[in-house]
Amino acid sequence: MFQNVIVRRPCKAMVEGITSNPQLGKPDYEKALRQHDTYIEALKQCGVKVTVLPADERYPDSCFVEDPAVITRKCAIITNPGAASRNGEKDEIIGAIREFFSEDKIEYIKAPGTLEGGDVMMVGDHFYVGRSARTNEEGIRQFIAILEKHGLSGSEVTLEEVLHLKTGVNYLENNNMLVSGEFVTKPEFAKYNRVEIPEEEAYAANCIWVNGTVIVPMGFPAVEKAVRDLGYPVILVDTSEYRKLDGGLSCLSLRF
Ligand code: CIR
Repeated sequence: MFQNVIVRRPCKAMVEGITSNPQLGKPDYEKALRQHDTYIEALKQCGVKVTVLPADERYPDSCFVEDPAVITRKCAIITNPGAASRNGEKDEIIGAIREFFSEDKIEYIKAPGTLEGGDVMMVGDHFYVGRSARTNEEGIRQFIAILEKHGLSGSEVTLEEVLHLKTGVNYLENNNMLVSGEFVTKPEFAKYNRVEIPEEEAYAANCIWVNGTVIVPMGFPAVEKAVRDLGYPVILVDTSEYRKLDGGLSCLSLRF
């Protein structure tokens, strides 16, 4: 169960955020703020306490608070984001982490290692880590060493097609996993009950389980049905403005 969630309000500069989908247009800031409000409400409905950090205009992508830190049951890990324009976000998340973890429980990924939290998928005490354009081999090596020091484990997953691991695969607890694209055939996921997401709804592979409820992006009926068929209550949240920046539901929060 999760007790806490950390989010960061989007900043006006989000319109200059990184995107691989410029054809979707620039985000509408006011709309993004309203969607963020709805996201926070959905999380609260799932019974977590939400810490809302203020917008930070220096970092256009800073609302995607999942990337500069990874929080586990045993420790918090400040990452070293591989995207140059996002790297400084790691210094801005530490204050919030210190509200929940003592210094001996806070670890750091150090250069030349890079890692972004979007590449980390938690399955119980095991963490799958995507080797991506943002997360390198040395970052993964350090991350797994930190996990092992705290009695947890990790393993590397290669990826070629998507930005982050969780862009295409998400664990919904109870052995259930949403898989899309290149993750459908990964042998390391064969032991899970994999629900294959159709190509045209691939964006919605990024759903989040929060205390028994699954939050699903609005506008993806096949994924919504698949999640309901697994037996989960569903809350729909519109994330259209974040999608324009390659961001999804998981990217917008740290859940612990
Ligand atoms: C980026 O490219 O870094 C942002 N525009 C999107 C980050 C999405 N975060 C995530 O998947 N965890």
